[in-house]
Amino acid sequence: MESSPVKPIVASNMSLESLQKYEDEISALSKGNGWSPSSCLYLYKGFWFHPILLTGVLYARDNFEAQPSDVFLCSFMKTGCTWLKALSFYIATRTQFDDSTSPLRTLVPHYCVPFLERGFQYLTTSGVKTPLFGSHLPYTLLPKSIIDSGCKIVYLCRDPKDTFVSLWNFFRKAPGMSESEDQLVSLKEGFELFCKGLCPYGYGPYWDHVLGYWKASLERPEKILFLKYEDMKEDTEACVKKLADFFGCPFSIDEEKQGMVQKIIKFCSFESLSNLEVNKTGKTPGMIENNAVFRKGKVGDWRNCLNAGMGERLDNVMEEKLTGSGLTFKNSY
Ligand code: PAP
Repeated sequence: MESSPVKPIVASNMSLESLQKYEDEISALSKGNGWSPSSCLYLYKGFWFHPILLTGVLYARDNFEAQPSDVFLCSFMKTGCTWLKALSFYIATRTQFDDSTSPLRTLVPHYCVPFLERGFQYLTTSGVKTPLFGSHLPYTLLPKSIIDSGCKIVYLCRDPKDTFVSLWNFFRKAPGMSESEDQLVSLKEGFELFCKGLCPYGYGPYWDHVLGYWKASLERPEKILFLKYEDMKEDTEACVKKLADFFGCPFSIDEEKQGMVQKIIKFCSFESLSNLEVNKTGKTPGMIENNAVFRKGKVGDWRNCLNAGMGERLDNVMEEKLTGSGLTFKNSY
C-alpha cells in the first residue's frame, strides 16, 4: 500500500452553495423524528439522514471519483471506526513512521483518514495521503465509482446493544445537548427510535446498514472484508494481520519477528490512544470533544445502561431482520 506526502487540506470542500443546491431534493423527502425535538431526519433511498449529513452524501454521490486503489473503511456510527482507522493508518504507513513519529500521535484518528460524506478531502490534515477513506454510508449509497472501480472495502459492525449505548452516550455530549439535557430524548425514547431505525445523525436502520455490507461481502469476498468489533477485541492480532493482507501489504517474516504486529496493536489500543494528549483534549470542527470517541471500549457495556428486557427486544429486532442472511450476533455479549 503506497502513501505519499500531500499538501494538507484543512477545510471542507463543501460550500454553502452545495448545501443550497440540494435543498429542494432534500425537502421533497419523507421526514422522521431525530433524537431531539428540534432535529428531523429525511428518508433517502431507505436510510434516514440528518439534512446536513445528507447534503454531504449527495455531494459525494455527484462528485466523488474513486481510484481503483482506494480503500474504504466503512461502518455504522459507534461500531469502532476510530480504532479501525488508527490500525489501518498505522498498517498503511508503517514503513514511513514509527510510534514516535506517527501522525496518530498528534492527530485524532479521524483526522488521519478523510471522511467521504463530509467533503472527501476534509480532514486529511496529517499531510500524508494514503489510499484510505472513512465512511458511515450504507453500501447501496456509496458513490457508484467506488463499486465500478472495484475498490476494496472494510466493513466493521458491532453488537447492536453496545452500538446503541455508545451512540446514546456520544449524543449526550453533542454540542448543545450537554447544556440542555431536556432537549434530548430520554434513554427509553432513544431506544424506541433506534429500534425503528432512527438514529441521531441518521444512517439507520442499523440492520439494513449491516445487511447491505454483509450481502456484498458474500458476493465479493475478495473486495469486501467484513469484521466484527467483538472479534477484533477477542483476537486483535488475527484481525490486524487480516487487514494487512487485505490491503495488499502483509507483514513480512522479519516484521513479525521484530514484533511489528504487537507494536501496532499496543499503540492503537484503547488505553494507549485515549491517553495521548491529542485525544484527551481539543474538539472536532463540529465542536465535539475529541475524547468523546474514547468512552469505555468494552464489549457488553450495554448491561450498565439497558435492562435485560431492552436487550432482548433489540436482539429480537436484529434476529428477525437478519433471518436467513447467515449473519448473527451472539446474544450473550
Ligand atoms: P464514531 O462513529 O463517532 O467514529 P466509533 O469510533 O465508531 O465512533 O465508535 C466509538 C466506540 O469505539 C466507543 O465505544 P464505547 O462508547 O462503547 O466505549 C469507543 O470507546 C470505542 N473505541 C474507540 N477507540 C477504541 C480502541 N482503540 N479500541 C477499542 N475500542 C475503541
